[in-house]
Amino acid sequence: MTEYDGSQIVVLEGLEAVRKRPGMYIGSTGTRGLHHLIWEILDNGIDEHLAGFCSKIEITLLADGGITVADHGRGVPVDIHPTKKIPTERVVYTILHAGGKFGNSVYKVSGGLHGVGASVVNALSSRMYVEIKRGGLLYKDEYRNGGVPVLPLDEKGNLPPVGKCAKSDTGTKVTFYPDPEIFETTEFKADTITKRLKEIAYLNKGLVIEFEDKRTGLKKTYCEQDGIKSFVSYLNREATPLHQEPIYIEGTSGDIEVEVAFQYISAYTEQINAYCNRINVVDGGTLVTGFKTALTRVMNQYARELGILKDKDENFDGKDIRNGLVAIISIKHPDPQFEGQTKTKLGNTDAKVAVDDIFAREVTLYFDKNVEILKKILENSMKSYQARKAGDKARNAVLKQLNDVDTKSKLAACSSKKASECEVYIVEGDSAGGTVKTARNRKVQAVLPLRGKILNVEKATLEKILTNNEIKTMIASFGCGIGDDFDISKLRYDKIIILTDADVDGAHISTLLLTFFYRFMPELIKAGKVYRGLPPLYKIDYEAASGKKKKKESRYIMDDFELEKFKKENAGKIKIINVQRYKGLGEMDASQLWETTLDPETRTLAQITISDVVEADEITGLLMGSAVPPRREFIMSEAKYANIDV
Ligand code: 0R9
Repeated sequence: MTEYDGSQIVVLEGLEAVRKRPGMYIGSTGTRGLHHLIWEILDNGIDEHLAGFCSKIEITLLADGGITVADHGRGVPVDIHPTKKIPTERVVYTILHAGGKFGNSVYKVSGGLHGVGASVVNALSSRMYVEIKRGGLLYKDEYRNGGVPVLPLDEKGNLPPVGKCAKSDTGTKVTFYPDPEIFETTEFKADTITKRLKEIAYLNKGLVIEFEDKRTGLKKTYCEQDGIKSFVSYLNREATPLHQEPIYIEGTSGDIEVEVAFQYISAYTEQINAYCNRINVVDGGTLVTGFKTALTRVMNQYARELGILKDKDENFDGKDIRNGLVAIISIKHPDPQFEGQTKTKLGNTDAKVAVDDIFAREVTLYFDKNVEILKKILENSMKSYQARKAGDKARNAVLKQLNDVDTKSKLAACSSKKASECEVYIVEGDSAGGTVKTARNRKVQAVLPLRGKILNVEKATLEKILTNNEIKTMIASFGCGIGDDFDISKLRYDKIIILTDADVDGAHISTLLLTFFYRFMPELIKAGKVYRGLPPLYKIDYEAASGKKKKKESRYIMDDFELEKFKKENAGKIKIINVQRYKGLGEMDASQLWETTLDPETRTLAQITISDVVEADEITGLLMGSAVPPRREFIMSEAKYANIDV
């Protein structure tokens, strides 16, 4: 019987609220929001792992568009909930803010993205199936149309078992189908999922994660016995480390657990990725401050003790000490406060104290025993210290000169001075630049042709970067400065559009540009100002396959995938007369270029966002590192910026 009492109606009203404003619960109804559904369900399984009851989780993308997440934990309880008077399983999957936050002490570090839980996933699914193995019995439950339970309970209101299993065989399996009425797309991306699974494996030592994509046959297993220490090794796999093994620190302070893994590499950059309860706090916060403060203090003390810094010398700056550092900080906190608009910054003061105390104490114990490694790191800090002193002078000189850079000869400016309506196209090469200059809307579209390759900022010194012509021109054209002097309010354009050919060189140039923005003007990317122009790869001419009046028609096609799809969908209906593949922008005339690439009404732009700083830095490192073969392979196969979510 599916008769609802008063409480059930309240429940469904709650889920209805989620369906009315999904964005409030999962951020968006686009691809990102769609994948949030998986993270929510997955988090429940990981919570069970953290509680010590589950060592394996399976994720299966089904051929019919659904997804199954199965854990081998204790199984969700099915007994009648003491206050809600319905099976606890139904509480978990139909009542908002349920999930792990049941006042159960083992769930003190539950890390659901926004803590909204499995009921939100149910609310946004057209179908959801739950299978529970518990106490030697198998239970099944089923929901439709955004969380409406469809199976009858027995006369006492219990969820009746449907079969038996071994007592030792326990777990929870959830299968759901995102509702196409809610989501712009319901197609899961294996790439997005496997990237996250890899990260989860690093952050949850020993957990086995099995992934299968039944749509393609892809199968993968993730398990990292060394946790974040392996994460650091992985991030540095293409780099030259200053010491062989990443250094691993752990400890607890009250309810807060702290883990840090770090390694120095030969580079001018620093990379610190921080996680609180497995959530990537992209904007850092107290846990990062605690780590930086402790590292700077401890290293300056050692530098004085070892005589590397003399009495007359000033202390190393934190930046000197973090030069070449790659670190992962992962803490578990019982009551995390996520701040900022995107909730990606940790605010708890006690996290700063805990990380500072534990890191300073444990790293001192480590360095006391490993003085050679300590010395190498301090010598590296000294190099940065000296370069900084020299660089300050050069930098000031260059910044002074910047206003005098002759951008006129390169930049074809637009006539409007209103930044909100202006855009600048950064175009590869003078010849394509010339066509874009002719084709554009001169009032609001500026063109900046770049000659040759731009400098690889990952490898060059600051002085070299700031005296590079192409880079100087860019900084001067944008008008908003760089590094510490960056001021986005002075940006002269609303959109910066990178336009390169769809070949290896083009992909390389784009990547170099993105690296430059990422390192020196990351706010540009964060503010959503950087785009990639996506010109079509093909133009096809075709006519109807039959009929008397055969009219010739043309159409632009973005890529091979779309071409195949078009051919398949129109097989038998049309006859293709000609397929033109554009090797470069230079092959289009001005009107074609306007129509396909410049006209805001018809062009395709991909906004570059730093969706995953780990990936961005990782791929940047991979691309900019010294090992050529993997770099080339990556550029060829993944030039669509897998690192930077488009
Ligand atoms: C595949 C996705 N997994 C889950 O959704 C899942 C939830 C869950 C769970 C418990 C165990 N495994 C789970 N998997 C659990 C069991 C017990 C206590 N707490 C949690 C127990 O046996 O005593 N639950 C998450 C919330 C709840 N269970 C509940 F307690 F609120 F019901």
